[in-house]
Amino acid sequence: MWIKKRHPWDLPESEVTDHKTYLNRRKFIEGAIGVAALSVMPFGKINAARGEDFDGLSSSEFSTDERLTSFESITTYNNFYEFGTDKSAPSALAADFPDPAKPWQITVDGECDNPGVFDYQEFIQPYTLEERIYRLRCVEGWSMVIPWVGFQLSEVLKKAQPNSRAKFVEFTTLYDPEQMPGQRRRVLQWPYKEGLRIDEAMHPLTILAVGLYGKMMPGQNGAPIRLVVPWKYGFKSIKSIVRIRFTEKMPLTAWVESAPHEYGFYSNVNPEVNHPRWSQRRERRIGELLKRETLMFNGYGDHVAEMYSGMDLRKYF
Ligand SMILES: Nc1nc2c(c(=O)[nH]1)N[C@H]1C(S)=C(S)[C@@H](COP(=O)(O)O)O[C@H]1N2
Ligand SMILES: [Mo]
Repeated sequence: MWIKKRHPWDLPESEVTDHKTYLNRRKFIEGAIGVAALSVMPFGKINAARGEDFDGLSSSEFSTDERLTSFESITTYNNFYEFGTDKSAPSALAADFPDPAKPWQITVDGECDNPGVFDYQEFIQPYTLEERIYRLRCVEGWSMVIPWVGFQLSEVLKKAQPNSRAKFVEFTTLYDPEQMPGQRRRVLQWPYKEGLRIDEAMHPLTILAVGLYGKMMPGQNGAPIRLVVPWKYGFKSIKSIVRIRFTEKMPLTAWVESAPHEYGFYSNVNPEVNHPRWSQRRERRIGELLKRETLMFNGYGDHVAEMYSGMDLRKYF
């Protein structure tokens, strides 16, 4: 039997939070609790327990002012294969992820002079969080606009003092089949791995995100901390990170390992280079009916194109 799936773009208008409503709500909240709360808490820093909001976030100059995708869609239409391959599986299964009884540790190591192992709170404590509203373009041909909360990855990398052999950065997701039921099946080679060239990793657009819509990162979006690289296809933005490693050689990423003819290491959004099984010319912005043109580097070319000058982007796809 054929069952019609309920897509996020089928949502009634009442469930869709648009940009203006969100900003007005933010202004109201800031106005109401602003002065008292902020005088105790340093701007943008938090010690929020799950469910608490981030206060006093400043917005970044890198933010787009495009209409935000609704919170509902961002948190129910997900790719997170550790929780299953259906779009609805992560929100159904990751609501309580990660288990608060299990400490979350992040290792920074490899080709650097100042490696370390940090608890989550200790890891993010030095950085000032800000809001970054970015487009996210999935390689499958859909896109969203997401208001992330995070900080530049470059700040973490600088502190670790990479040495002269550090040419790439590798990222690893947690491996814990008890918490992540999708890892009990060999859909991908677990744990999920991703990588960036060191200049891409140091680029000011590249962030580590710990929340969205002013809230702690939901499990399905990669709690407690995930990468966001807005000019690359969504799969580069690896979720639930436990390790950041400097390497001399190009890391073997989960998608390159599973389908090297379909997914390359760079995976910059590029409407000129089609996926072997579908076109990348257009995309469906979740919440909109008509497809739109996909932009080179997902519209971030002014900031990032320079890094690829002289490279054949068909070869290095
Ligand atoms: N560990 C891990 N990270 C992942 C994925 C995944 O399956 N596992 N999916 C990727 C893909 S394909 C996309 S499009 C984005 C989706 O992020 P979102 O669910 O927060 O929109 O996460 C990426 N990061
Ligand atoms: Mo994706």
